[in-house]
Amino acid sequence: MLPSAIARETADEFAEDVRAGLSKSGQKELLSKYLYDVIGSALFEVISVLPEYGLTRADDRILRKHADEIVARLPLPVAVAELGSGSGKKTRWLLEALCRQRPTSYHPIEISPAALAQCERELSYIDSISIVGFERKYLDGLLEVAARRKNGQHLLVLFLGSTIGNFDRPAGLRFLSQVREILQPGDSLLLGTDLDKPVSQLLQAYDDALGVTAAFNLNLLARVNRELEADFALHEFQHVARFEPVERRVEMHLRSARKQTVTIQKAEFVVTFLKDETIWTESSHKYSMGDVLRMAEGAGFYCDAQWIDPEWPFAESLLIAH
Ligand code: AVI
Repeated sequence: MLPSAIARETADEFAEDVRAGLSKSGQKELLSKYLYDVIGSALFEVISVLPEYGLTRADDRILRKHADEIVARLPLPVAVAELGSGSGKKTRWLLEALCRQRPTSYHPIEISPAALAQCERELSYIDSISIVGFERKYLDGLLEVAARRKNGQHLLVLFLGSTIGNFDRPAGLRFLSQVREILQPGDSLLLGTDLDKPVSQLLQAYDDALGVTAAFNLNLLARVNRELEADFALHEFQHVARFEPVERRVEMHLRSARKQTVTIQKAEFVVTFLKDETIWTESSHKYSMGDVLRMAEGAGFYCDAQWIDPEWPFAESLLIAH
């Protein structure tokens, strides 16, 4: 397929998803995967260094401190597949530890070509690493990595940063089960999960004083304006972070400041918002240790070891396929 044909198909899919999400009769929605265009990905990099948002630093601390211990538990040789590598910064500790043992192939899987290129630049300094990235959706990319597996080679799948928390709980379990189906018994999954913590701490993490998370959220409307020729007035929508106690998740919404109508040309769609009506743009689920173990077992893994950050409750769990 030509690149222009791929781009067109993606734009059509975006328009279709936007129309479907905004024409829902109850809560209007936009899918969180669309937060990550070039601007959204850059804003997320800034979020990850904000003092209020400890998640990325916790993930990084665990991997830096325990990389050798994690590697010592793996059956070698392994090929590493990372679902949503982002810039690849926090992965370097593990890859360095693995490459100290033996040459290792690393396969970042990303839908964003910019993130993939950055990840390859960031990690290519490591001795005896071979990097082959896949610009694919997670499961499609993982299928390709599995198809290239050599005799006797195990797979280690990395799903870090609590990206699992952006799926609703049943979908998260389904997703891990689909990952398990692609793996063989004895293969590993290193899963990062953000743990329960006080609501006030969570709300600050998702509504920081500088307004970076607000910009990250509002960029979704700006993206619809840019790519689908819409006329969202950004100053007429306000970022809202709220904690939903039954599901134990932080939800991001965009609240309409007044009754207003927006036209989205490329989706051939006109939508009206009432005053204070919201668009739900993301959920970040939080977990107990018991949740993680149940989710792992339910998806066909057992938990071999867990590491918890002492400063910001966050767990890295090494799961082995039954
Ligand atoms: C990528 N993901 C795990 C982040 C989270 O915490 O849910 C995305 C994010 N949204 C707002 N701040 C960070």
